[in-house]
Amino acid sequence: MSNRTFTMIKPDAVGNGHIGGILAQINEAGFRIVAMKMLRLSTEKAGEFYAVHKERPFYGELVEFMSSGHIVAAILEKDNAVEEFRKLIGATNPANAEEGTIRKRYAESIGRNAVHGSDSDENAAIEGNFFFSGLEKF
Ligand code: 3AN
Repeated sequence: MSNRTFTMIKPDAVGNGHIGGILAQINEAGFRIVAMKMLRLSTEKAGEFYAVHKERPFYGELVEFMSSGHIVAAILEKDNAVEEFRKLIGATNPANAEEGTIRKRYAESIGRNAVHGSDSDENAAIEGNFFFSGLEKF
């Protein structure tokens, strides 16, 4: 089991001024920030990141949204990080997310859902390495 996961605060939450609130909730839940940066993805890079979803009907919308504004990318550390972080963010669709979860508090819709969280240890490593070099992880 890995103790790291990867997250992005998405353009909706950044644009709505929720970077601070979301990072505070992540810290309060006991995650350590291993790496972090704010940037804007090109449509090409967003398409590459979400290539696993290429065949899904929402792929175009997802790529357009994720390149529509700034994001905050981060690697987080905690015991059982992937599963613990998925619990903290809540269901993909905020309408189904539990009270107190990040998506329940901050997400607008299933597409504009405030945060990304890796779904496996393997993807956490791939996604973290997509954004950060070894020199940027602490
Ligand atoms: P999660 O982010 O909870 O792992 P996935 O992997 O099913 O969810 O979907 C990846 C991303 O694609 C979601 N975070 C969301 O932004 C977007 N997405 C998923 N389902 C839809 C949908 N039905 N319509 C629009 N966007 C969607």
